[in-house]
Amino acid sequence: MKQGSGLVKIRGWCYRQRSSNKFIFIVLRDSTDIIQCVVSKDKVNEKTWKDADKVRIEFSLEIEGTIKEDKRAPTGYEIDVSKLHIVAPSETFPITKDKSTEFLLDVRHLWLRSRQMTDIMKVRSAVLEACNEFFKKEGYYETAPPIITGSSCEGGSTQFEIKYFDEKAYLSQSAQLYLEALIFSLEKVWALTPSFRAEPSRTQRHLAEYWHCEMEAAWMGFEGLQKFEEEMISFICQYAAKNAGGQLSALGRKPADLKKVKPPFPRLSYDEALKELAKKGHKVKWGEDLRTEEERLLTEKLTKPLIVTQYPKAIKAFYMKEDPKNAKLVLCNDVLAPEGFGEIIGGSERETDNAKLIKRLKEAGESTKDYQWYLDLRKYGSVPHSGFGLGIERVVRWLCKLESIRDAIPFPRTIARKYP
Ligand code: NSS
Repeated sequence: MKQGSGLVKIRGWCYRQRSSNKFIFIVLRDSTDIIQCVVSKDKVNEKTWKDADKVRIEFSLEIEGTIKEDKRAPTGYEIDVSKLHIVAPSETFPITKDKSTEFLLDVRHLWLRSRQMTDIMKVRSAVLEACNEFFKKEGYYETAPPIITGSSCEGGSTQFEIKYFDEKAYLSQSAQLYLEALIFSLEKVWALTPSFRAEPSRTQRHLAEYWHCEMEAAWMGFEGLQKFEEEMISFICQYAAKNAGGQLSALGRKPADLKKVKPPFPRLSYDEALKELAKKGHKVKWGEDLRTEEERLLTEKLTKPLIVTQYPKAIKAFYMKEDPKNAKLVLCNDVLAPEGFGEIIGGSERETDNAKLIKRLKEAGESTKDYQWYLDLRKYGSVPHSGFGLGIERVVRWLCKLESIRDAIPFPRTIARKYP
């Protein structure tokens, strides 16, 4: 939609409509915004007036007219219509006010037209653009790891099994193991892929299919990893504030608050986090993972993300490097979004000692046969390396202050839903 003063031609969908004897007001929506179009009976021919009178919500239209500034109009401009063409009519649109969340999920294909979903999808697009720009700026190569895999990265219990010709295979939970192979030629790599988790839980932050932005870098240690995570999250926040500020404001997130998300972020070791929680009267037994409730307690008053480091080895994935200062811990970190939105990044320095990897794979009940290729990587010129995975929908949920992660993706897949 072009705005200015003068003659304009626009096309879009009817968002709202009301009429009187002399005027028909059509609010037209396109991908950029909405604008009020006024059809005056005494300024248009009879056919145009009759057509305008037929227009209902979601009719697709082409309109010609003169645009002028009007402070009373919803977006500050108004079009005085001279020509109107109905491209296609619409049956009575099923979405009206006060529909239930479940109903809106059933008609997701139509609900995506709402202002709210449009705003969220624009923020999402800005987040993806930011990831691209950040990696480009840092000299990373974008790569294409497989989605069908024979090995588990994050534990067998949440893997989707598929029939692969006469064998079993799985949908990828993470591109990490393949990115680790790629660092030996490209050194700094990243990928954006769908990841799949057969999460049996119905939560506000788990999807069965989500978009996973992952990086891996040769020669990067644990401290370097955390600096990189801080820089990247800050970059995404600055980028979204700058390029999707209007949408964020409409969703209740002040862009100015995102601009303040700059390094350094507060950090706590797992041990320190347990002490913080105890101070708040919340006891967690050493060795237990931090759940949604604990993550909320640690971050609800923060304005920047919190990095929690060095979790117990026994509750973390096999590939995480043992802490050289304490063999019970691993050099991993979870980045928790502020305001209780929970984990947005999981990362670690990687274990390079094959004996340790084999021991941990066995403890996890995995067959080392499926990981021969991965173990090979440590045999031929192994180097220290680190990487992380960032959940795109987790970040969008935080930035847009969404109650549920389902609204951060156009067609959410959860245990309860694969339609539409
Ligand atoms: O399981 S993770 O914590 N870590 C990995 O998969 C590593 N292999 C990544 C890596 O180092 N390359 O998942 C990473 C992130 C996590 O912090 C969330 O932001 C997101 O992926 N995640 C999810 N988002 C939505 N729904 C579900 N179920 C989900 N699981 C993880």
